[in-house]
Amino acid sequence: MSNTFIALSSHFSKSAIAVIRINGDRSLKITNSFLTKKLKNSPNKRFLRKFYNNNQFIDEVIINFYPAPHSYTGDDLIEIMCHGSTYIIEQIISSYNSKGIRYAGPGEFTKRAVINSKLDFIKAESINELVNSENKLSHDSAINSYDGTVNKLFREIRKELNFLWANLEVDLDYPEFDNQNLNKSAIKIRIQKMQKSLEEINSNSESVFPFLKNTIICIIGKPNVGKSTLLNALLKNNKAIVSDIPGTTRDVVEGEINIHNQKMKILDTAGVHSTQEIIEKEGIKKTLETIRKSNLIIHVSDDGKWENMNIPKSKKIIYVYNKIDLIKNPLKSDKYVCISAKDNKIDNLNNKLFAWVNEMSETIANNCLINYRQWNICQLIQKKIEEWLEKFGLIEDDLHAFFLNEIKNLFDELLGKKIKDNLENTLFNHFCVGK
Ligand SMILES: Nc1nc2c(ncn2[C@@H]2O[C@H](COP(=O)(O)OP(=O)(O)OP(=O)(O)O)[C@@H](O)[C@H]2O)c(=O)[nH]1
Ligand SMILES: [Mg+2]
Repeated sequence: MSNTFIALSSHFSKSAIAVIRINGDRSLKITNSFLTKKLKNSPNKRFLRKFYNNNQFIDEVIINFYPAPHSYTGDDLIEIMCHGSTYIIEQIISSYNSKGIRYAGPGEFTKRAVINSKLDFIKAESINELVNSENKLSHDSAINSYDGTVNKLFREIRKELNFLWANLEVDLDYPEFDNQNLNKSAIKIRIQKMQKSLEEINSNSESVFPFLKNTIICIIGKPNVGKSTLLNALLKNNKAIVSDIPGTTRDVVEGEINIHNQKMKILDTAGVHSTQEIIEKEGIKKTLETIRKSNLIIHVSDDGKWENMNIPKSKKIIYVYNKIDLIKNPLKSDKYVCISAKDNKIDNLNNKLFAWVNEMSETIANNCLINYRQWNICQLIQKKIEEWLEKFGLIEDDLHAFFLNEIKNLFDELLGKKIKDNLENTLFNHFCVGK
């Protein structure tokens, strides 16, 4: 398939400016065929040109030309900035199509960059996550990966594996040679260190992953404690019905809040208590389901007692003592935050939520994987190392070599060194066309 292709890199809708990219050997020659004043083959130049299709003046455009290999893709690359009319976009793209230039596949520009060694595989993945980031945490995680924090750790471990491999080879090839520098117990210590780094990165990722896409908070508690009043105060909008009759909320009420640039879905639920009424029971069932799918639970009480609701241990809970305005000298405690939802006095809770998002950001900064592909492979590596360490003192050199080789292969897969066809396609199929 020809390496010359075109795509719209911005959105196809009316906008001030649109960006069209053409990549490949024929990009300069064909672009020049639409211009009265030709582009020069000089790097990093920007040109203002009139673009013609079949002698019809279509638009005055700005063109960037990046000759190979000094471009994002490593091939010749042209970027046309035209006015963002859908008609102009269509005219420009179809003029290239009429000269036999095909439309790009998803992520094909980035794929070329990986093939031309302009980008490594992990960086390509972080670019995809960067384009897809919709909130602070997903952006933090993508930018850290783009910046190379995780990649650096991976490369250090890969280097360490090579070093251990070289040492083992000495043992295998010259068993009579007394390898003083790195005997088996020294090797074991180094593997344990490696294992610790991987454990940290895996558990960081496990705690942060659910927050990268949809973060869900739910408000639970007994009837009438002020859950709906709190939802309204957080949303700054009277979305949920509030009344002094217990059992007012029967279905889940949903809103969206933004904490520290992190968009989150917030759900108000039916109060949970033992009840005979069938409709309420249905509401309670929904509350329990909502707890299961939430990342954070705000457990509200108006008497300083929080009933046991069998919330899974893995869930983060903030205990909230509401209606504090009714209490003369409320007892302060680290275990809960005091608020008065009715009077919009909820700063204590907002501070807690802010701190929680910050905590997640810090975890991300301390090395975190960005997608399930990386996570799955890292878990396999961790398991392999565990297995190796368990058998370490009982096995011969050739089995040590076997384990080390398996781990090295998994690492190469992680770093994209041995990209299988389907894996490559799976990754790039998740990209936008034009990226
Ligand atoms: N004094 C005081 N009253 C409050 C406060 N928050 C809520 N209330 C009142 O408590 C009553 C119940 O409030 P809701 O928000 O409907 O309580 P809920 O927990 O959603 O109740 P259900 O949906 O029935 O489970 C209403 O009369 C509110 O005005 C508060 O901070 N102080
Ligand atoms: Mg309610």
